[in-house]
Amino acid sequence: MGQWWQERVVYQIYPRSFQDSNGDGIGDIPGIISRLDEIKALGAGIIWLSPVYCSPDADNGYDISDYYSINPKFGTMADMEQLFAEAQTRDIKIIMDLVINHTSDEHAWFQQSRDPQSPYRDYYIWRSAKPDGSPPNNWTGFFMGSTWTLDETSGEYYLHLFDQKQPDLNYHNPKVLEEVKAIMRFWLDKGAAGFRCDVINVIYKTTLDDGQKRPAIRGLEHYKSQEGNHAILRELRRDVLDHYDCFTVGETVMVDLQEARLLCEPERKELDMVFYFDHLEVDRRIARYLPKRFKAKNLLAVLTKWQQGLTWNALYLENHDQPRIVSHYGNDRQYLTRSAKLLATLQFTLRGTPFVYQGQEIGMTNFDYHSMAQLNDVESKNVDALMKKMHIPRWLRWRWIRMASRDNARTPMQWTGAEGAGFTIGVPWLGINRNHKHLNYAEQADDNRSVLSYYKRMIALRAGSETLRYGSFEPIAADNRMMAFARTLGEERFVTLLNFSTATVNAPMAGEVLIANTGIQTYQGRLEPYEAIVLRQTIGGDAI
Ligand code: ISL
Ligand code: CA
Repeated sequence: MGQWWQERVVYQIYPRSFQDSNGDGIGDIPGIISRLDEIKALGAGIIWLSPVYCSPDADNGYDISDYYSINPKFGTMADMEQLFAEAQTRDIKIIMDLVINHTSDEHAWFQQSRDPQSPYRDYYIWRSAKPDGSPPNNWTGFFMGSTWTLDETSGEYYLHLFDQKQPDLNYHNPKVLEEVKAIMRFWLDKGAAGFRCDVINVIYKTTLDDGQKRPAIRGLEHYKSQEGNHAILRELRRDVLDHYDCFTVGETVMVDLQEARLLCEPERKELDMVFYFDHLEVDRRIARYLPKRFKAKNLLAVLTKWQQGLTWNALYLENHDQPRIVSHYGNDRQYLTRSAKLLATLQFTLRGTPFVYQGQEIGMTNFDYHSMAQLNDVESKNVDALMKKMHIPRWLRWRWIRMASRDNARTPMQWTGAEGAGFTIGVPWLGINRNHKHLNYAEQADDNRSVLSYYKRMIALRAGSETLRYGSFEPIAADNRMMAFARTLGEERFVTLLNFSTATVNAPMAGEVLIANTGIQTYQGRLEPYEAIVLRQTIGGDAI
């Protein structure tokens, strides 16, 4: 009925934390190959591979120094080719991470660009200081602080929306786009089935004028979702993507529904779907900097807006930048297993392509670290340093880091309860959560009450149901604690009931129980703490 990328489930791999094969403590490509059967068993049909290209790893691979070769930490190009082949044998497609807003400052283009006479000068965005010696404008970046760094060699500043080791490419130079097309063709020819496009709605800077006053990310209005950005996406689609059987999902930062529609409605011929952030920020103020109380009705309102506003959604609750969902919207203490299953029920009964992040399928939780010294994330470090400058006390800084650090999602995959968690026999590059002793893949694989088994059931259910994949979405009811929504196709309707609280709540509704995270067989109109139930109804039939 739909496209293959609408039918399949995506599994995201963050390579350095997935499976180490040689004992150096870093996950690698041979490690991924050795786990393809587990990915297949889950029911996923696409892998999104976070960056494996050569990189000095200032931002763990999102700072690329060579788009055409594999980081030796992860293996070789021959390993990568074997991964494509082994995945294909299992009918698993692979999409690559396309990071083209910026490169590493160690990329050859940037190294040459530092010479004002070089033909590569215009590959990046260079400007001289203001007359008073201050940076060219007042913009502040995603990782805090000015977006400009002075390069002593050339006496000018270069622009970087992210870390200073991630200089932004200049999309006013047509040569840059030609380079991008070549990179895309290279990977598509190798066997990639598409791309996840990193921060793809901020690549085109219309002007470099000062930005309006705002608490963070000043200057945004000059580069977010600009007309020039749309033109680039259409050109990449026409010149490259349309010539392959592939799809794109754009990571679109601070995007609203109107902008998202322009980026991914089918007739626009730009992206196929986008990752937005709204639904993960209903319990955060000022984007994600201050916590606020979670209310199920706020989450349902946001989901409804996007479910009904876009033709097709990218459905995700976790990735390598977000805290673990069971520690965020779930309850990782008393109701760990049950709330992890509730979140799976939510994700797989929405309309769109589901993306499962490694470890999500076993209910992995946020890290259990107790100090900054255990962290690796460049964003956490930069934010901590900035907060320190603002005289924010250490305990308050730590409270924020613990809640929001990206390292929450980056602790190594918990395959077994052994030391090293089955991830490595060496010293892991980032600390393993001590809860791996009881929370791990091996324990869950043969337990049909486990989170893992529930994910498998949900994925199979979705695969077998046109209504779950393509049915329309209607909100039914919600309050602070619970939500209910329906998916309808023809005569068939599924109703999802979710209780996001530790209380028992009443929610009268008829229908036959299709699946429940508590295992109940008949629904009595009452939801237990963190209970999730999917009811099946037949329109015009007895059930309603
Ligand atoms: O991670 C965030 C929230 O914690 C965002 O600010 C994030 O930086 C933004 O979503 C962009 O993310 C992507 O590009 C970054 C990279 O660090 C992230 O890992 C990547 O997903 C720069 O390439
Ligand atoms: Ca390794």
